[in-house]
Amino acid sequence: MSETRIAVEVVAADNDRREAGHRSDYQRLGEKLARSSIDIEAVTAKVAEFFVAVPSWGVGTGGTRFARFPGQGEPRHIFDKLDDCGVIQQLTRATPTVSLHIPWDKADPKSLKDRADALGLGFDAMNSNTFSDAPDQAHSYKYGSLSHVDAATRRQAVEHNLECIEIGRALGSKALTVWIGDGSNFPGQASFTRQFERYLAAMADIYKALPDDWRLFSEHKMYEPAFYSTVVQDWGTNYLIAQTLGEKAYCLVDLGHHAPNTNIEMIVARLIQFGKLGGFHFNDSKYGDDDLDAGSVEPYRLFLVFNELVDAEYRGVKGFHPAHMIDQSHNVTDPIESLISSANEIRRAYAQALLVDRVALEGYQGDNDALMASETLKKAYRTDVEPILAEARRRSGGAIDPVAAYRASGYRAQVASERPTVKGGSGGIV
Ligand SMILES: [Mn+2]
Repeated sequence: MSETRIAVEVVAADNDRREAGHRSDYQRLGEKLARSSIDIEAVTAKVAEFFVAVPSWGVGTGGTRFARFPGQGEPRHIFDKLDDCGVIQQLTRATPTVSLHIPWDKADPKSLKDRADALGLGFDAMNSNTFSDAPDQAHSYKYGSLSHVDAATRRQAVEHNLECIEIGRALGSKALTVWIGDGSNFPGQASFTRQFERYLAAMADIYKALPDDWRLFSEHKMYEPAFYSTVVQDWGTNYLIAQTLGEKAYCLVDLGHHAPNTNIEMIVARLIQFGKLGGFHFNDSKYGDDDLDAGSVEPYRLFLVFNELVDAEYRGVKGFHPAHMIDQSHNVTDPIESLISSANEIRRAYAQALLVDRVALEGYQGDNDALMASETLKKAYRTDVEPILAEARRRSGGAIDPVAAYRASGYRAQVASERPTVKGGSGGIV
């Protein structure tokens, strides 16, 4: 039995109040789905086994280029962050792992592992940081890291990634995510070709140090912090990287790292088809890398991404096991509530995608019946699957209504008294 930061009685009391209504909703939905020959129990079982990693940096209040407004009881260090991640997992049962960011979360690996074990948490992909300067580093990343013109700076960036792998090994992680801020702000500032050659050579050094059972994820981003060009600007370049490095290298898709209106679900399909989809950073966006909560602005797009994932699962695509991670910045909400809500929205998109009648869809595609093909997706998307999500949580020991249970627990006020507000601190857009 894991240690829980919220008393189990609080969750049980909130569940008790909702149980009768929930059971009735679940039964009614089960009857409705049965009319379409869908077994609700099979869907609930799959949803209960779907997990997404919480980013350690997500439990602190983020910020923008303009300002950061800290919240109450913010985590002061990685151990506070793990406590907050434990709360999200306790209530949602959808987030059993944490994705660490080095050097922000640097601590003795054994202490980290012990604390995570006590809270029933594991560790997901490690994230390196060569987009900002650590206090004591010899060479600055102002003009780039893995693609820097200076060999010593590139070496330092490679060494940092090797250190992330070492820490990850001690924690039981199985992947390294590399996102760099390298690029240029002026036409002519950098040679696109030579810069990318230097990047590939540095990544090859990191790849060589990767344990056999690890995966290396490269993450593309079209702009910011470099505004004229970035070295890994889109999925095409990302695919070239994964192809060049080898079979343990995969592309990571951060939903916010594309131009507005980009057909992200199609990118996902292409990467699946050619065996290079490594995983996701889930979030939502209106204009750019807004880092808004998953499903908060364009829930249909999230569903369409999951439609591709479930389709791949349905077709039995070999070696298909993408990593699911959240990457958000919370500026106006309690980060714990945002992460609870996002984990639910991600599971919601998955559950809706499981309801798609794939035989009928293929039939309509073959008949060029565009309207009915679209309606087949819409029918699944329009289904209110909340009773399935709630039942998956309840059966796993979580909360029927996790945000309500969280608010009833008074956790935020409790940690606010334990954790004095720190000025500054890390955060912001990643
Ligand atoms: Mn990301």
